Amino acid sequence: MGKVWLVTGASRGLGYEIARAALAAGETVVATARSVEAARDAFGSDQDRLHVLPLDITDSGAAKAAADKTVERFGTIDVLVNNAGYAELGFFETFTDAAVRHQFEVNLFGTMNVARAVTPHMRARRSGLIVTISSVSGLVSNAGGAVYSASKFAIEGWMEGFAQELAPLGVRSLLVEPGMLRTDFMDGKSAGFGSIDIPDYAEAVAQYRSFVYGANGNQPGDPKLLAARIVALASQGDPPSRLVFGDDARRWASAKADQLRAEITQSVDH
Ligand code: NJP
Repeated sequence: MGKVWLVTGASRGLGYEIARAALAAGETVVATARSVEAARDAFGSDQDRLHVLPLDITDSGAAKAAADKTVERFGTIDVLVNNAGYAELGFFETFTDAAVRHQFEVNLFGTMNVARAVTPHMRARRSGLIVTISSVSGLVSNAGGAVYSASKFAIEGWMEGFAQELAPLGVRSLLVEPGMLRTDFMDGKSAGFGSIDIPDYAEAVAQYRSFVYGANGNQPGDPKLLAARIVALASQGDPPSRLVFGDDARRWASAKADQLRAEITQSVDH
């Protein structure tokens, strides 16, 4: 039967590609999505190693139900892919408080809901892998990315510590930090844009939006390639704790690491 995977946000984008890659590798996949119909349309006719379940990750009860049903049906969850998420793209002050909170409700608290539902099963077996789709924006922030980055930095801080709590219990963690991937991520269907007009930022916001619209569909990262990497790493006995994916992500992360190192050196007290 191979390993049993539970994937969030599997209706499209990276989550869909990871589910497909795992199926192609002979694994069993529970693909979860806000819309079961959308997920069924995406995967086509039922396959015996594929099961589709409804899951909006902001619903902790639904997260527990999805984890419990997976274990009921397949006996275990070997790999959790905490993938679902979206981006509020724009300058911080152009977002309402509600928009900022919703970004955290999905990207941080939703992701925590799913982990909380799955880890008891993994701890009980002293085995399992949690793959968390963070972002290079969880390591580096910039103008226009403040709100999204805040949610992904939070994921990084949470998962870096939680992974150390889980490791002695046999549960491993892989944090994935992709650069820009060719998915629906930057289009109007997925991304949110600030709704408050502030003249001081108008020109910079216009430039940022034209960058986002220009990048949409032309992102350098191939989600199929990343999905294949994740499936390959999950089959290793001892996967790394981080995967920085794409030349763009490695460039930005390296520049941040260099800057941090230089600033730490300059911070020496005299
Ligand atoms: O984006 P997209 P990706 N409950 O928009 C689902 C990270 N990332 O595949 O809207 C459950 O094609 C949504 O479901 P639905 C990014 O932060 C991306 O690129 O109902 N699901 C869809 O399946 C995210 O964590 C890039 O169809 C919810 C999926 O999430 C992950 O990659 C770069 C949900 C989004 O599909 C996947 O994003 C990077 C909820 N409440 C990190 N809300 C990039 N693409 O450039 C949304 O560094 N979904």
